[in-house]
Amino acid sequence: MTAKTILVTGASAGFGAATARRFAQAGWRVIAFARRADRLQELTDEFGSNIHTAALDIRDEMAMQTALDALPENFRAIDMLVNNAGLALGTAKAPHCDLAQWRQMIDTNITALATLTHKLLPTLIERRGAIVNISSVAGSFPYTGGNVYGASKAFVTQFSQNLRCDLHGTGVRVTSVEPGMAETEFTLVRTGGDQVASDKLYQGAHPITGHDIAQTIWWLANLPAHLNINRIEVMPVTQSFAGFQVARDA
Ligand code: NDP
Ligand code: 8X3
Repeated sequence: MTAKTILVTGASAGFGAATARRFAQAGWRVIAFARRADRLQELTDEFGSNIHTAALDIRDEMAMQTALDALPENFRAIDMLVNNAGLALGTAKAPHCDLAQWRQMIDTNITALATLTHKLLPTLIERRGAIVNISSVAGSFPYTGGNVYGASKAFVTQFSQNLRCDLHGTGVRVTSVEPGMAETEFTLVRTGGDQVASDKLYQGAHPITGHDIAQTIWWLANLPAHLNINRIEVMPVTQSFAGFQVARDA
């Protein structure tokens, strides 16, 4: 059987790195995008010719196009796109947020994801391929300090479902994966590098791991071709829902 090809964005850490490894171990050809070239080099060192990496900022459309144009012939037939690269920046309430951070989240989590999807749709339709968009429970459940991050993930969830409509009859599968609390570099990035805050958040919580999400994506990739999982929400057992708040006499 000919090896399939997957493109994973944000493959230098967390869910993306675990997904790149899971698929490469299984013999898929993996295209790995991220900014940190040294991390991508580790994947190349591990998997050699099964991996093609491109160090780029996915907010840079020209860099993205150049990377796609430069794909070696045997990595061009992309069967699966995992739109994973993304981030939260800051935990402050909206009036105290940094507008530049809001813009970076929108540019990465929304604009870059839509741009790459647009560029790869012809190939994915031709291949009857699959799109997995990494959303979040933050796209469905509002929380204080979630502001633009949660809203960007609501976009990802709804975009995924609208793609299902527009790709009707093409055989292309689309899934929105919506994880809850997962221990990756996510909180380190969100807090500007506060390892203590990150450790404190996850301590004793038995959070989701990168491997858990990689396994979920692997499961999605290997479903019978007639099945589409529209949305999949995954949480640690230790995480559940909290209530509303009331500002009395406000
Ligand atoms: P990590 O911080 O561990 O990984 C994020 C990845 O995104 C890195 O590989 C990073 O690579 C890449 N990335 C970020 N910005 C850019 C950019 N401009 N260009 C290219 N790559 C970029 O976090 P996670 O693995 O947790 O996050 C992956 C996805 O999962 C995100 O979309 C996140 O919102 C989502 N998510 C995370 C949850 C969690 O609790 N951890 C829960 C639900 C969803 P580099 O820095 O090298 O560019
Ligand atoms: C990450 C999950 O709850 O920290 O998307 O926003 S949460």
